[in-house]
Parts: sequence; structure tokens; C-alpha cells
Amino acid sequence: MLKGTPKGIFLCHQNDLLLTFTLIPLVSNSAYHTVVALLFSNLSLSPNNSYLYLYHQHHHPHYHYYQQHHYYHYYHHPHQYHHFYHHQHRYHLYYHHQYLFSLLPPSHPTLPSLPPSQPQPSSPATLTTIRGHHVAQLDPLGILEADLDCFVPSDLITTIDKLGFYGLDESDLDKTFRLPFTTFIGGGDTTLPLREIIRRLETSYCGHVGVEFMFINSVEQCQWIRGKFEPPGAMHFTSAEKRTLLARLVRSTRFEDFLARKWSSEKRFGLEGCEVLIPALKMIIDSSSAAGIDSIIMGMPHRGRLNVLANVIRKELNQIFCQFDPKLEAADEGSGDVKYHLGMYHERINRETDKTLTLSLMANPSHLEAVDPVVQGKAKAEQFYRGDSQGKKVMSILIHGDAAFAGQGVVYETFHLSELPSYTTHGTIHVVVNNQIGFTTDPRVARSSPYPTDVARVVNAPIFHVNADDPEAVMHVCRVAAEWRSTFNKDVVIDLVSYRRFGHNEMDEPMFTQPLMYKQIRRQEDVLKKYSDKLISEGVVTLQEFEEEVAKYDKICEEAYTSSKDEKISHIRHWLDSPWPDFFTAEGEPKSMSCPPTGLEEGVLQHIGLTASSVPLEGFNLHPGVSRILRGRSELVKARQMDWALGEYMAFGSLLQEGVHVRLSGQDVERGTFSHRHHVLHDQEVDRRFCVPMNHLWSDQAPYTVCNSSLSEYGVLGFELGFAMASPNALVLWEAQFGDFHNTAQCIIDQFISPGQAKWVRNNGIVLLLPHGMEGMGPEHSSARPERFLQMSKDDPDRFPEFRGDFEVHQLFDCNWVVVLLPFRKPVRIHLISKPLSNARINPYPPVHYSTPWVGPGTRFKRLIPNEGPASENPQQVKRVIFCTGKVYYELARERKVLNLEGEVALIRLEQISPFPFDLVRSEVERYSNAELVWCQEEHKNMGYYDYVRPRFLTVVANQKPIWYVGRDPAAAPATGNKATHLNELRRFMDTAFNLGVFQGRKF
Ligand SMILES: Cc1ncc(C[n+]2csc(CCOP(=O)(O)OP(=O)(O)O)c2C)c(N)n1
Ligand SMILES: [Mg+2]
Repeated sequence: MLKGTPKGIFLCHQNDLLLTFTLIPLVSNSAYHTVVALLFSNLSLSPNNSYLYLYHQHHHPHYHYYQQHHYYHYYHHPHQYHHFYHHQHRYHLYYHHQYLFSLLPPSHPTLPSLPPSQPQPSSPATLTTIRGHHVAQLDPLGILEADLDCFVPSDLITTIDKLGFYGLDESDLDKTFRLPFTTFIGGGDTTLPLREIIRRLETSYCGHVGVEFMFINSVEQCQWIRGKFEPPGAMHFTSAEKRTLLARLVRSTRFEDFLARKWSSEKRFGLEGCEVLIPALKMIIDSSSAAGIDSIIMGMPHRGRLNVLANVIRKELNQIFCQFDPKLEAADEGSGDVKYHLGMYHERINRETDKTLTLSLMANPSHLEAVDPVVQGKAKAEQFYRGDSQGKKVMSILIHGDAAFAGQGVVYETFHLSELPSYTTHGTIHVVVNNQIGFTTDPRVARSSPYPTDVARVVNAPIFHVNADDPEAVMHVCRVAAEWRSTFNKDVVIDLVSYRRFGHNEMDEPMFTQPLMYKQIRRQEDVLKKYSDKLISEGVVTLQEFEEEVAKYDKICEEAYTSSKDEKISHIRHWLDSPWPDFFTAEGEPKSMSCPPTGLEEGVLQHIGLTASSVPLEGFNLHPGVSRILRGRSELVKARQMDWALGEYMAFGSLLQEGVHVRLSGQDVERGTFSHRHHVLHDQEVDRRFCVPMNHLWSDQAPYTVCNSSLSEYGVLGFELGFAMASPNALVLWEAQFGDFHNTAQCIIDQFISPGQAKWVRNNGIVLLLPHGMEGMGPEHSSARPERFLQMSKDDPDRFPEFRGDFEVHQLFDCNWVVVLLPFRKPVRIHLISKPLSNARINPYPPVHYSTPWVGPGTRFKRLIPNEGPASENPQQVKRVIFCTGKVYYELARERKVLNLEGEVALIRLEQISPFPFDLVRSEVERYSNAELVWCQEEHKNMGYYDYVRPRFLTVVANQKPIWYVGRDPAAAPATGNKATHLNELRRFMDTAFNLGVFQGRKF
């Protein structure tokens, strides 16, 4: 015990109405410094209890100054009092701790009473600090500090035997004090002896639960939490509840034991050391179901995942066990995934509440925490489609590892979505399996924050740290967390402070790196043994009943094991987390393989165009600049033309008419980064008066959601991917501010979007809008790195495909492109080739006339646009065919015209690059059989499309002809920062493109 440390202190705080005092006496026991925190509010304001004393640890010269001066002033000058306390609190109490306030009985003679007329000081709300969690007994091993700090804040420390040293004696402990109304420790009592106060507070705040909530800026919420932890008997459980808890613990523990026995050398990332996770989740689910929740979407990492699938989601055990069979064959197309990544969807009756409940655990990649925003997006979408605007029916639970929770930035990004109107899921319950280790790394070198959970403080989520070896304490915090979520619809964190009994996986040797910790772990009795002993000694169960429960579950496992041997084939689709039952056939196949035309009646186009160029609300004060834009649109509509922004309007609007929900999310998407979109109009006179014309198209249209996101890519793209998972009947688009910013969301692209179907047989129609264009804007803001996406496409460059009538749609099914009308969903990446802002100045795109060949009824997306002009009339005379894509076409067409080469050079545009339109390219190549073939791009040679298209062109011509490259030279940066260099590069490759002799005599 620290020498000379104080016995007790009162911390002073102010909130709106009250001055509050927290008494923090400390008591020692053999193993811990423990702290007790008590809030005595109103203490100084009532004439009956204005008994404050300053105590000091050492004789400090300022002692009398503070005692006499400030106290004295307090009675006469409330403002100085305020200042004084603020000063004390911040400085002396926290850092020097020489000065202590203590409480004396009302009869103490030395202090004057506070005059009844004393005005109450008021100030911005601050709340009582309760720091008991710093010394609560959270580590089941008893060797680590959950807050990484064995230093117990000295302002909190005292020992009972030091009472005299601080001016108190043992007799003070038995003096009775009136309790303030803000505390619940009294139960029915309004006064208690100090000894009892200390005991009760110790029970609430310094036992196996550490509650962090002092940072919450709501008196109501803080009081609510106190009300859950302070009343005597708050943690009381009935015998029936205890038996249920024991039975759940049996399942959790014996499941891992069973796997360990049967497959001792298989990786499973066992839960041993935190078996309480299973009853914890079940308690959260039961309590949430009781509060009205009927759909829960969960995300979690590897640790204990199989156990959660088995005992929470209730995946059939034989289906889990057969995954361990090395001879099990895969029935589905695709490459599949390891068993501890698979997801699951299950509808069942909750036994505790008798209500129907749907549970889904999202499949996820190894990349820790990447699934967090995906879960949130899916939960949001379910809430949206069900009209659950308050999150009373659908909720999400996220489970985290301690190291990943602290280390991964996407956790922070996800928290920052939690309160945003278009992204909130109205409260997520986070559960941290805090085994105090990450692989081989100790927490003290893995994080800089005291707890792994501190990230949650940014959203004022209460954090409940709990010793995972005390299952009843865990159940209590889980119940409180669920009630918190259903009461306040805000995030909450449960930190299960536990340990990891074995290595990171079952093959790892933890003694290499954590020898002492693991010596202790070997001595550690498992929680099931401890808890069953406790219940047996309490007489809640008999030893025989307990053993029967264990035997019963072991038998279930054995039987499932036997039947798992009959499973010869694994169906990944049985592990689907987001089934779309009516969308596919019963076998999970598309109902047809057809791609209907996407053209529209002119009347529809006109209608949408008019809405896009008007304000449907009366008396709306528009900005003159926006008025101009809308007038420009209206001119185009009159001329039956559309530019990029109108084209987008037409596409979205027509889908809305057909009942397809459209959601566009990303940074500044409402106006549009390039100020071209203006989907949300702002009244210039009335604060927060908006108008979204797209939602005024038709009375029975589907809703349009357009939302500016937080400044995140990883989190927001993950969220939208999850949103797109909930329903196939939606177009969900994420737009990057500039295409290159998608690189901070690369994990979502690489781990979910590209391989999602191959790993998890999961369709998804997410659309990425990535502004791209080499316009001299510098190394960033130029390239959306199309080469990266093309590299993910799996069409074989070397195999010329067979052509059937449905070749086009089959290609789309096999590779990655999407049209919302397709009978399946594929992620798609669209590069907006050229930014509409620059269109205004150097518009490479003339507005498109919406006459039939392009957008009218019966028309469809053109994968390839053949040459337009003289070259196609006399193809045999053509000397060079330049294939290209995007904006560079317009530069080439202009140059060709200037050079008068329109008869000799054909320009062909690939609108769909992947899957490669082998059929159309072949017929163009055959048409211009005398011409040499060129691929022209404005990107550098090692970027853009060249590496993707080259081998495919060679396959088309059976390697009989070269496909020459024209474009920028290879480079390390995507674009130059120098405008002159940019223009020189452009000039140089334009010259090459039309120098018809340049490749003569060259070998390929
Ligand atoms: C983003 C990411 N980085 C690194 C890894 C490799 N990795 C797998 S588990 C692990 C440790 C995780 O520790 P923790 O989050 O505490 O979970 P625990 O295994 O202890 O349950 C690491 C580093 C990963 N899977 N994902
Ligand atoms: Mg860990």
C-alpha cells in the first residue's frame, strides 16, 4: 500500500443544477488497492449538510490558504468557489492530491452552515467522475491491469488503517450520513453509516465490474446507469436464471472441448478463457428480444466463431463438424472459405421470450474489423426497408478482439457513422473478447490507450468492463447493455476481460512469448468449474444435475459427429448470411439468364428531365447559381439532349419509377464534388430547408436516398456494401470524392466485393462511382487506378470463349459487371471518365441526343461502339484501328478530323472492358482486316487498361497480329504534377496515334 496516501477524498463536480461531490475513500484488501466512489450531490447547497473539510496529506503551506481563504470565500462568493473547485479538481486533486475533502457528521462544530438563501451555482453540465473501474478486479488471472496501469490514481487511494493520519478515526465509519437523491445505494434508506456506504459502493463499482461512463454529457443517462449498478441486490439472479446460465456455459465449454478432443491439431481459434461469451451473447439477445427486437445482425472475428455459430446462431452441429473433414467436397462454384469465416442466417423462436427472432452472422475475411461497417450497413438497410426508423426491430451486435478493436482504424470510422442520420443503426452493442493479448503481442505494446475500448468514448458510449470469470457479473452488464440500447438507442461496449487459454490458434506455443502469463493460465481453473462449484455450494444445482447437463450436451455433440460423417459434400450456400429467397430459384440459381433492354420512352425522359430542372416545393429560395444550372438543364431537355448530370437523373429516376430504391452515398455527393449534381437543394433563407426533387417524380415511386457521408472511404464503402446486401431490389452506389481515394477502402474491394461470390456464394449489386480523368490535376485526383480492378476480373485472357445466344449475360454472370435489371447481382465499378467540372470548360463530351439508337425503347447498353464516319464505309482501306475507352476518344476524334485521316483511321470504343467483349472485338478486327491494331489510352503504360486488354486482343487474333500501344510512358506516379509536362505527354502520344508509319518494321 502506498505510504502516506489519503484515506478518502471528495471530488467536486458541477452539472447544470447541482454541485456534486464524489467521496472516494479507499480500502485495501490483500491483493488490491480498491477504491470506492460515492456521489454526494447537493452536499454543499443544503444548510443541513454543508460540512466540508480539507484534509491534507503532508503539511502544505497552502493548506490554510485553501481552507480559510477559499472556503470562506465560497460562502460569500460563489464564483470563486466555482473557480476554486475547478482548480482543485483539475490540479490538486488529480495531480498533487495533497488536499482532500472529507465528510464530517452534521454536528461538526468548526464550519459554519450554508445560509439557506445561498444561490445555486450553475454552469455547463459536467458529470460526476467515478473512477472505481481503475481498481476494479477485472483480470481473472489477477496479474494484469485492465487499464494497463498498476499505478492506482493517488487521489483515489486510502487504507482503513490510515484513518487517523487523515483526521478520521474508526468511529467515523459508524457515523450515519444522509444520502443525496442522486445515489441509489440506499435502496429504501436515506441515511447510512459510512462503513456501509463504502461497502455498497465497493460492491457496485470496485468488484468484478468497472463502469466507465463519466464522460457522458447527459445527467439522465448517467443517472440511468447508476440506477442499474447501485441499488442493493442489483446483480441478483434467480435460481432459474442461474441454471440457464450454467447450462449455456456448459454448451460453450464442452463445444470447445469436443472440437479439441476430435481435431486436436486443427485450427479453430477456440474460445477457452472467454467461454462466457456465449451466455453473454444469449443474454443480450434474450433481453433485446424482450424489448421488441426481432432481427439481429452480427459481425465477429475468428475467436469463438464456430462456438457462436453452434450455440448462438444454432447452425446444425453436424454441418460444422463436417467442415473439419479434409475429404469434404465443395458442391458450389467458387473457391469457398475457411470454416471460421463463414456466415449464417437463421430464423428461430427465442426460448426465453417465445418470440420469433432472425439471427445472422455475417461472413467475413481475415481482415480484422473490416466487417464492422458491413454489418452496420446491412442493419441500416433492414431497418430502412422495414420502416423501422427507430431501430426497435432490427439491431446489430459487433464482437471484437481487444488488439484489433484498439488498433484498427475502421473501428473508429464505424463509430463515427453511429449517430449520422443516414447511417445510424440506432445503437450497436459491442462485445470485446479482451483476452489481454493479440497473437503474440502484449497490450502494453499494442495500444497507447488505457483500455482497448477507449475508442468508444468518442461517441459517449458507456463501457462496462467485466471480469469474465464472474458469469453473473457478465450477465448483469449484458442485460444492462441491452436495456441501454433499447432505452437510449445508442452504442454501448461490454469489455469481457478474460484470457486465452492456449496459443493464438491451437498450433501455437504461447510460452515462447508470454511465459509468466501462461504459467498462471495453466494454474487457472476454468470458469465452468468455478461457476458450477459455486452453484452447487449455493444449492442451486446438485453435482448430479450438473454432470447430467454436461453428459447431455456431450451426447448431442457425439451424435452430430456421427451424422457429420455422412456429409460428403459441403454446400457453401447453406452458410449464406443474406439470402434473397424470392429472387433466386429454390436452388439459389438466377430465375432466368436474360438481360432485358434498358431503353425508356421519351415521355419518361422528358418527365424526369423537367423535374431535374425545377423545384417542386412552393416558395423555395434557390441560389442564383443553382437556378442557372437548372435553367441549363431545362434548355437541354427542350432540345431532347442530356449531359452527364441529366443522364444520371434519367437513370436513377427511371429505376425509382420501377420501384427500385436508389441510394447514393459518399463524400459531398448531394451537391456533387464537381457541382454538377445538385440532388439536394438548399433554401437560401430558411435554415435546414431542403428539397430533393428526385423524390417528387411520381407519387408511387420508390424512395431516393442521397447522403453526404463522413469523411471516410473504408468505413462508408463497407457500410454501403452491407446496405446492398439486404435487398436485390435496390441500386446502392458509393462515390469516391476522386477515384484514387478508393485506395483506403481497398480492403472492402479486395476482400468482399471482388471475391464475395467466390468465397461465400453471395451476390451483391454495389456500384462504385470513381471519378477518373487525366486532366493535369496532378498525381492524385487523376487516376481511379482502373488497372487494379481489371486485375481482379477473372475472365481468362488466353481462352477464346464459346459464343452462345446468351453469351453477353453469361459473361456478366461469370465476371463483374452489373445492370440492375439482371436476374443476379454483380458488383460494378464505373469510372466516370472525366470530371463534369472540367466539362464546363473543355467539355470532351458533347451532350447526347436521346433519340432511339441510344436510349429509346428497346435499346440496351452498348458494350462496344463501332467507328462512326467514313472509315467504316470502306473498311478495307483502313490502315489503323485505334481501340480506346473513355474521354481520350474525343481527343482522338478531334485530332483525326484535324489531320483529315477519317478514312484511314477507325476509332472504336470499348464501353465494357471487363468482361472483355471478345465477340464484338473479333467482328471489328475482322471487318478491318488490313489494318494494324492499336490500343490507345491516356494513362501510363503500366496503368490503365493496356495490361488487361493486350492478351485478350492477342487471343482474338490468335497471336497472329500485334496490338500496338499508344499512350503515356511507364511511370511510378499516376500523373505528373506539372501542367506543361501533362500537355507535352498528351501531344506526344497523339502524334504517335496518327503517325501511320511509326510501327512499321517493328517486331512484336
Ligand atoms: C487487419 C488484420 N491485420 C492483421 C491480422 C493478423 N492477425 C490475426 S489475429 C491477430 C491478433 C488479433 O488479436 P485480438 O484482436 O486481440 O484477437 P484474439 O485473437 O486475441 O482473440 C492478428 C494480428 C489480421 N487478421 N487482420
Ligand atoms: Mg486478444
